[in-house]
Amino acid sequence: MTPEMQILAEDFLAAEKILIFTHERPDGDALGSTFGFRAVLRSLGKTADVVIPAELPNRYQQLCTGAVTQLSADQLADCDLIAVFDCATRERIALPSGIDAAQLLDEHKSVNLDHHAANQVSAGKNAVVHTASSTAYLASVIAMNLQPQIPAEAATMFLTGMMTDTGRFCFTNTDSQTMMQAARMLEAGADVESISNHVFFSKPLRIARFEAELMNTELQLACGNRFAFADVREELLEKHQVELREDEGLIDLLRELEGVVVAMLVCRRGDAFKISLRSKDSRYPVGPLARKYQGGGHDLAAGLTLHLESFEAVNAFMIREIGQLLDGDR
Ligand SMILES: [Mn+2]
Repeated sequence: MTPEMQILAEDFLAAEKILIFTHERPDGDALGSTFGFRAVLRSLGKTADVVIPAELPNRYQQLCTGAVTQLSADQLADCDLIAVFDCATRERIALPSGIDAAQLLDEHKSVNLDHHAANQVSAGKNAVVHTASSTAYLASVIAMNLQPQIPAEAATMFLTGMMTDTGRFCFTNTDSQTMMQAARMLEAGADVESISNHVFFSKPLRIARFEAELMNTELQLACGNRFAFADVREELLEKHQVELREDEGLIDLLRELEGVVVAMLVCRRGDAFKISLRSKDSRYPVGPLARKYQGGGHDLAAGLTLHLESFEAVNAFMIREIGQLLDGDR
């Protein structure tokens, strides 16, 4: 526990009615940390809810139930602590309509728990531990400080967050602390079978077919086959009835290729292009590159938005950038 986490723990202990928020398009860590913490707070007799306005991805719908989707000004005024988990900026917080981030964080007692290095949420109190594998790890540490016997349901959710953010303990953020905390989750009754079947072994056939066609028709290699990328075109998404929010893990199809160091997916977002980047080698971090163009993320997993006219223009731009990155220290 860092001193900042200790302060958050005290705020949670002192509060009775708590609302927990996370980022838009929530992933396993966002959901694992928030729903796990909700279970712990409830087991302490507190009133706690997770606020997520949009429908959850299918694979999380059975693990994460009862999210609050709408919030009246009265309900917001009635709560005595706002928590934001796993969210790097105020703009990314998934907010119900009619509520803005300033209202949420500045007019209430608020806390921010995260592991994104460039976290700018600046709530009332902040605990940002950029060396942590996942927010679920941090949340589970605070949780076990509040309640040494966390409920099995919470352990399952925290383990879900740790497993998803570490790529099932494959990524370089997998550290001994996370592994030991994961073991504690198992001792607390975390249900790995349920996590695996819901989160990892649950790919809909239409997505498998979409991925197969993406790999067949859109996969491109550059920079001596060390850069793999694919354009996720609207027509292909439509053909297979795939929504972009279901793309969690899609980039791993490129990352897992032999010899590939950097992987990229490009999607259209309005009149701009959203770019996801992954690196397999800490000597070639993509985080600084993303930040150079007002994007963000971690060293080996980052994203940015480019205002260019076409997929082709984006690809050409990124081949130059990734080429420089990969040749940088040669
Ligand atoms: Mn995370």
